[in-house]
Amino acid sequence: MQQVPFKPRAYEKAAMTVEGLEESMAERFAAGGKKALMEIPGIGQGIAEKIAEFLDTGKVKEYEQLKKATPVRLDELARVEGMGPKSVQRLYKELGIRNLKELEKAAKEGKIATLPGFGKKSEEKILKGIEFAKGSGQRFVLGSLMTRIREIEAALSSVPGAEKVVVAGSARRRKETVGDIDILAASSNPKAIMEKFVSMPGVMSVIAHGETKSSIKIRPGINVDLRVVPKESYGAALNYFTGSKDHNVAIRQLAIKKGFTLNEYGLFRIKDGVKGKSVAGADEKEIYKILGMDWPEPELRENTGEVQAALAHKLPKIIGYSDLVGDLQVQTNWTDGADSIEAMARAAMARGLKYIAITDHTKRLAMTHGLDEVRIKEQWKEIDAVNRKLGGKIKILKGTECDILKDGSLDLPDEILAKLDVVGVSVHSFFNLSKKEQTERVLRAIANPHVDILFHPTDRIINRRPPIEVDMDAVIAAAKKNGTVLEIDALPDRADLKDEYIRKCVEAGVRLSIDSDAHATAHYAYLEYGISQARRGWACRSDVVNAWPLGAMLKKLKGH
Ligand code: DGT
Ligand code: CA
Ligand code: CA
Ligand code: ZN
Repeated sequence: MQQVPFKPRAYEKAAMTVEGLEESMAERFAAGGKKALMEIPGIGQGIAEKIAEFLDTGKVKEYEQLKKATPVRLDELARVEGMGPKSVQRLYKELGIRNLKELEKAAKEGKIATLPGFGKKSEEKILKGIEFAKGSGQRFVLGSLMTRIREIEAALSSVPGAEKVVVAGSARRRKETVGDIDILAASSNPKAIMEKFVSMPGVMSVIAHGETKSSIKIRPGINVDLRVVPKESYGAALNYFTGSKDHNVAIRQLAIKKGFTLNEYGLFRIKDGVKGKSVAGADEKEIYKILGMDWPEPELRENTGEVQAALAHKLPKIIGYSDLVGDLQVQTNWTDGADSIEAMARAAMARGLKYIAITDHTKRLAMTHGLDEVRIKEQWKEIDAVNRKLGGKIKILKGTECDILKDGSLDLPDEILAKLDVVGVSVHSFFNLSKKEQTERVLRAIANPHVDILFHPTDRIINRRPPIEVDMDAVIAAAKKNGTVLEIDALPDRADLKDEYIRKCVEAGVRLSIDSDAHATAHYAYLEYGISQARRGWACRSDVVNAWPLGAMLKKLKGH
């Protein structure tokens, strides 16, 4: 908020790293103190002290002081696209704007347009951003909650008498966003598990505390429901609370047709209109089996054809969580990444990856210090040197995340693109073009014969920026024609492509890549969310090029 030139970047980088960690900071701090925090790349003394202070006291004094000096709802205002810390501060100073409501009022009254440096256009943009921020934000990005969900599962599992504890609902279906978190437990001692649930660290408030059902609120303001059931009905309850609602309705109707009734307690036979005994309930798989269906992975349960496919024994064998062998979008400290080429390569190796493509930004993205023709050639020398040093244990490919310019031309000359192993292209500007212009722009870019992959094709950022207006059917058709790979960017708040487009790609035979878009070594953990997204789009291993061995993957990229 105050004008400190280097600090926001440092905090942003540290925040990116911490978000990507699979372990909890609290545990790390408890085990090894401040020193253990500083072992995390990107976290120096200063930030480690702030994290320690927060874990100890629940507050950061400096932040509280800054908040007093500029008493604005940064969390609200930052959700409006284009509202950076600088604009927030200026609008507070000049117009006293502290929150979303005041921002909307000022914009509608035309006050923002009169400020030097803002103008009519930015005012319109702000109003558009407010509309979007108001309509979203009710749902939470799954990837920002998963560590917490796993901590809750672990904490409840450790209670004596707990037989099974698992997340259900949209989180089990791995939706990109969740409205609330549904936890299901089987236990002979529900009381103990409920006690633990409402008294866990990090509970903001207890909404309900019952014998078999409780609800709490945790940071950042999301509800968690817990239901405890006896072992005998665990499978039926898991099935019911996993949903989706539409899937449940479909299989209940199916059960009735087959002479059963299905509810959260079990699957019961109906005879002469009378409910008989339970024929399944403890095991979810058993329920599907008796209904004559194959067991659908939770990611498929949206009633978009999986019920019919399961009955016909034709469910797709969707890609597995350990099927990726490479990552085709990785940033380094040559541009806006936090870590070196070597560090990124070693971290990828540690995750079992066999290849990565270094895809730093290009020069149009000046704020990231994007690469031009000269610097990218220097980068190749370093990639060659690190490849030699690592002795073939992992292959580092030369790539780019080349900017698509307004007219669809590219930010690097063809002669450079021709020498790269992996040419990814993306839109990072002019998000507001008309559908016609935007589509033509993207189609022109991917028609360039050097282009291999279209990165984060719709450019949305969940709860922050709507997708660009682009005709995805036309993009998919062009990708098919040109042999272009479409990316599933795994950054949890991008999750771009989304499931419905992935499914269209799979049906059209357009290949996909699942990339972390890592900007720090810890970010390879995001691949998990890209895989979830692919699974929700019915993609199989054969649809995803970085699930293939290096040779086959390169042949696909370069073979057209
Ligand atoms: P969310 O929380 O909006 O991300 O989505 P879900 O799917 O987690 O929905 P939620 O939390 O309202 O309910 C959890 C599950 O409970 C849901 O996936 C299916 C089941 N369920 C909830 N309401 C109904 C209902 O009215 N009918 C049926 N058949 N199932 C329901
Ligand atoms: Ca839910
Ligand atoms: Ca719920
Ligand atoms: Zn990018």
